[in-house]
Amino acid sequence: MRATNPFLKPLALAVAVTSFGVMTANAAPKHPDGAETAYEGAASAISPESAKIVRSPGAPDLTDVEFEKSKKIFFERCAGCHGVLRKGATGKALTPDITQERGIDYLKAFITYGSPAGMPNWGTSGDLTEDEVEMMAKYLMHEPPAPPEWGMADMKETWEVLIAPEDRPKKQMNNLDLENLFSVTLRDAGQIALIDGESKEIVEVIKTGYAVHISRMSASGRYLFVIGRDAAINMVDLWMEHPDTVAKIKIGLEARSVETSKYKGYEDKYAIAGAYWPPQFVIMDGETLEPKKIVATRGMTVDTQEYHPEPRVAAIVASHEHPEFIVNVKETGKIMLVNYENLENLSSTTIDAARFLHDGGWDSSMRYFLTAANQSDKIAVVDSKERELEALVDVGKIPHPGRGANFVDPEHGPVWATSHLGDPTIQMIGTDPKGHPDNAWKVVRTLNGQGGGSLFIKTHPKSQNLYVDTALNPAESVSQSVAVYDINNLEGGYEVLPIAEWANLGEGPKRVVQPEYNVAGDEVWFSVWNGKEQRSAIVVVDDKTRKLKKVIDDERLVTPTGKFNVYNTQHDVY
Ligand code: DHE
Repeated sequence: MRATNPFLKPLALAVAVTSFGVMTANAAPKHPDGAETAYEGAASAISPESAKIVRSPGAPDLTDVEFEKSKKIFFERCAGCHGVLRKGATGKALTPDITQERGIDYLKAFITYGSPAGMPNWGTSGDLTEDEVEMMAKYLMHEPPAPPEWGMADMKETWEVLIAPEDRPKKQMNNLDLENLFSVTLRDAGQIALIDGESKEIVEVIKTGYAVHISRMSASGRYLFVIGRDAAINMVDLWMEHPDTVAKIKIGLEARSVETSKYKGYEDKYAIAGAYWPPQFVIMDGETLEPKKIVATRGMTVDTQEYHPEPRVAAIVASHEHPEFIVNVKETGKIMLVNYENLENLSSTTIDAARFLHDGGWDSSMRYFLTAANQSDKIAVVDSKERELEALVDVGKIPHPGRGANFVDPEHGPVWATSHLGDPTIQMIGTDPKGHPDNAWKVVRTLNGQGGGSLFIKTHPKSQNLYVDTALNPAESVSQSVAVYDINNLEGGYEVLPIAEWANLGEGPKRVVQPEYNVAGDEVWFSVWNGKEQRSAIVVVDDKTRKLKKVIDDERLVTPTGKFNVYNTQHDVY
């Protein structure tokens, strides 16, 4: 039984999930309102030592040792939600003007007991001792220590071309079916596995950055780009006899997104990566990763037009309508359309959307980019052709589509769908302004899924199934299975596939995450994501029969999460 919390409503105590930052099979429950706060709470990749201590007037003093300890705790446990500079994101702003006014007792109670809005109960969960709680309360009353910047000189120092373009193969030197190769994130191993889609064998394991996040393909399908949370990028040449890294760079201290130029005439010419810290993005040479142009994202927020010092770069997609990258700037709620035709005279269009922009993808025509402003409960629709905001669509609580799912709704025509972290709904938005003008940019259908805590939704142009994961749902039966709908009978309900049970792995959280199709669109792959010391697997489902086809259960598959089929990623098929 937990201690009484003056801030918590009784209902909030009912739901609790394991923290993602420290994912273990039996960690103490501490996120009172469920999945969404746990999701944001992973440890920052920034080294706390790099941030300079600032002692502020009006704040209780701390020794140097206490300052160092507090910084470490803050970067590991708090920065994901409150931001490195504590200006607020999912969590509230914690700048000294606010914290000093609240006072030490209030802060101590808040840290100890958490809040119904999602602040974990760090004290009563046993994660922090009473002394640590007091130390953190004092620490928050000082100016936030800022980690260093990361400019061109730092990037150049970490930039390495391991194999120069002229020394690379002139044709594919292996027998791999590259279109059906999967790049699989092995999150806690800091590696990716390349898995052959036909044999389901691991063909290579490649070392990457820390807590590696996503893979993206070059327009030609030859180069694979992988980014770690530590902002390290690996560029892998799939034509080599044994595909491996040919160039690397570190573009900041913490990052999540990477993409490549896809506009006609610019195939494989540029790569771009967005950083969480420092808040900036960089355009690089597409063959060597040489950094060319760094652009800061600091600026005014979309709504209150107030300066934000730390607007992190979230999803980036490459426009098919213009030589542009479309860059989501999370905390300011702005979407930048960055034209890469002339890097010396860089032009970009800034679109006002809504806070806090996260992930998203194209509609099936690849003209409209639909992206989640997840704390605003909206989907922003960008017309990449006209370079303008087409619509802001109200959806459910904390939309989290991944890249979303495109299909033709039998009643409403072409739609793009999202699921949600904060509620059980799946919503379809009309995407065909010409053929179905009345439905365009409106929620035309809402279905109820297994529950909240969904991260990814997926279908394929050749499939009649729509899969929805619920990886962060607090109920094991829900987080360890997926719901599948028949697109031709959406109101007929869903079938539950017990993916984790099929994997038969023994103990652990075994979260089932991120459906990904093969190139033919007749198989769907799911990760069964377990703790680092536990067995994980990939489960392959036959899309037509919805039956188990294969369990890829290899001891090298340590914490598999995202899977990226080369062809589907290259061509934005989802
Ligand atoms: Fe992700 C995509 C950020 C936690 C798996 N993740 C993204 C993107 C962003 C992002 C900005 C879009 C990139 C793009 O399209 O250019 N993710 C974050 C976070 O800030 C967050 C919430 C917390 C953190 O500290 O990192 C976070 N993400 C997670 C996880 O815990 C997941 C489930 C497991 C993991 O590997 O860490 C996870 N994120 C993914 C995946 C994608 C992704 C699989 C790509 C999906 C796709 O289909 O494209």
